[in-house]
Amino acid sequence: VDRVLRGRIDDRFSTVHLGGLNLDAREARGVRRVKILGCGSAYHTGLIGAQLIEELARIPADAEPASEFRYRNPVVDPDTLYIAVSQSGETYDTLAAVQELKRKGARVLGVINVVGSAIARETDGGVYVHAGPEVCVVSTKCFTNTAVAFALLALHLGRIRDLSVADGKRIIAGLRKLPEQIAEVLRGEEEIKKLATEYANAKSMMFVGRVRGYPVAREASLKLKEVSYVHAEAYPASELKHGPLALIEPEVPTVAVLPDDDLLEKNRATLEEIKARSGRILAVAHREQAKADHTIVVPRNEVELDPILMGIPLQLLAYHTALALGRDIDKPRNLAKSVTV
Ligand code: F1P
Repeated sequence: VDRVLRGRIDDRFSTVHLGGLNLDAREARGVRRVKILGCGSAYHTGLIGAQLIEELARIPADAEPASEFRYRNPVVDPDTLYIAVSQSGETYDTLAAVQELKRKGARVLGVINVVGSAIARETDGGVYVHAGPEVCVVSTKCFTNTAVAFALLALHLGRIRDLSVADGKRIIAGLRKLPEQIAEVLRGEEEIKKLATEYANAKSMMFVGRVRGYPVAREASLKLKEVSYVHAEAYPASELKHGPLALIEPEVPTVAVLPDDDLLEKNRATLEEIKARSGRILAVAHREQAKADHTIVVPRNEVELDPILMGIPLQLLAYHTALALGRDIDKPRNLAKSVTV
């Protein structure tokens, strides 16, 4: 995180390797929509990025799995800025989506970790996230750094479009707090390890979050599946009542992501619905949640940045669940460092 931030502070946010953002002020003002593409964790950071771009730059934005986009003969709009996200920069589905976009004349930027990778070479510009090598197969620190890069990109677009500079200062101050806050979350590892042991024998795990909590829930569910092979589902909290509540029972605990934002009361109502079905709840929140069986408390930052911090204890939860179940954490089955077919 420090490395991504230093890039911004030195005004070297866009690195030379990708040719920089390659988007001048006039072009940035002309962007009517942002579409972010990636696979797996990269798609989930795209969901966070889209929310940040909508919140901080007020540009309509969304994210889609690149693995879907590439197959559906998408309409390419000249006023849309396309952004490809990838840790490895080699994921074939994402590369194919970029190539499809380029064929149709779109401008595509990249938010990528590996310098000089295939997707980086194919894009028109973008930013490297400098997460360093991912030593394990699953994406963890790159997830965090990509979300930070999106916060900076959203601020950059917002500033060019003359949106509130005060907001920008507030977010930058929040970003600067992140490295210490992440260290604080990591200091809680022992507690998370105990929780992982407690929940490791679940038949299945439900992950829920609303708005900023939703991409975190999705990513946490994916991490758990990837490394522990425990079945997990992730839903936007309000979707629970549209069917999945039927799955809730004591053997199917729920991990609820509950930022202290203006949706907290709504989120607490969801906890009540789960409790009414005898579901156990592990909350990730900014303060103890009375309705939850356990709460992992994370430090408070600016609400827009909540997804960045709240994902980290859940990466640890997946890691310790995998260890508790005796999985080979560095070689998860059926998972390649980069999926190149
Ligand atoms: C995408 C991804 C990862 C996942 C695994 C398989 O990779 O789905 O998110 O953890 O490594 O590939 P990338 O495009 O971000 O390198």
